[in-house]
Amino acid sequence: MILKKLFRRKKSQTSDPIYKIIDVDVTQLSQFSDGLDQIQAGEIDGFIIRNVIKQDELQTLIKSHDQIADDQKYFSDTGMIVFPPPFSNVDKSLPSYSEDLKNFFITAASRWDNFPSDFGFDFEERVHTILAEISGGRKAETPKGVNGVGRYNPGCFKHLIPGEGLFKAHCGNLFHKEFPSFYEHMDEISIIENQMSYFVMLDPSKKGGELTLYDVLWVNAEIRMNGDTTLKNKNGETLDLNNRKEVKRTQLLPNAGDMIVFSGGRIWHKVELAEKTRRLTCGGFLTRSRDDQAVYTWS
Ligand SMILES: O=C(O)CCC(=O)C(=O)O
Ligand SMILES: [Fe+2]
Repeated sequence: MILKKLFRRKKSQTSDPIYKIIDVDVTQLSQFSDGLDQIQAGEIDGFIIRNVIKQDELQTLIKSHDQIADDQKYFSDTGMIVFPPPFSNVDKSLPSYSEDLKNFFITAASRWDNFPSDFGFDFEERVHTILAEISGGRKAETPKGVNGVGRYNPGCFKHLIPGEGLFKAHCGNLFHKEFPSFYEHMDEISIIENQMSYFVMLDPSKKGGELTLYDVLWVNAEIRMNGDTTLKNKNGETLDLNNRKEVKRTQLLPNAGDMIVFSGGRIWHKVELAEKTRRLTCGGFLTRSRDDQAVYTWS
């Protein structure tokens, strides 16, 4: 009797999850109409929204993605293939920078205008419909580029090569200093501090590829040391992300068709090595417009 009691007690003492991620089917989303505000207020940390893209739609989208020529894509040194190439690719040091930047936005606009017919599925529209449901009545849209020319990519495909592909530990706020020219513009039109992230899982790896959220916020550690496993705070104290005793973590593993929206600006996170088969997602960042009328998707 006593033994049984002890055992039961122990079982119920599991520690609280470090982050509050709402797991909800897409059909139930209307219960969370202020979801993005709740994330921004720190009341919750994110959503895993199930079944936002149906299986037949997914197959169409994946097939179209897989037909894109390699020279249209960007190959990173961490086993990641990105389409369209990210804004960080526009080389600031070239004399043609402002022209290149303009072309980046013009190309993005026509790419996404043609996306529904080229890819056989309107990814942007689906994502905006879903996000609008949790945006507290705001519309979800992709912002115009610098000087109102063209627009941003609402997201990009990220293909992690099995055995090689991962995302090093990062958080969105870290990028503000790394890509100041883009963030200057995003800062003018939206609130970039604590920007959010979203992505849809298209093809999960059979092993690995989890989204790991570390129990470390940007305000607690603003410096990433060499590699991606050690963070440092303003007092010079270091944190070893590989040390599970020192740093707790939550891991999310969405199924094909599920969408994740989370506080990626604030929370240090990584994507684990895709071990067995590739991992393919499509997504980007989320910020609220300065006039507070819209939520912007961009990458
Ligand atoms: O898995 C992905 O596509 C992106 C993961 C990530 O780092 C993010 O959403 O901020
Ligand atoms: Fe991220």
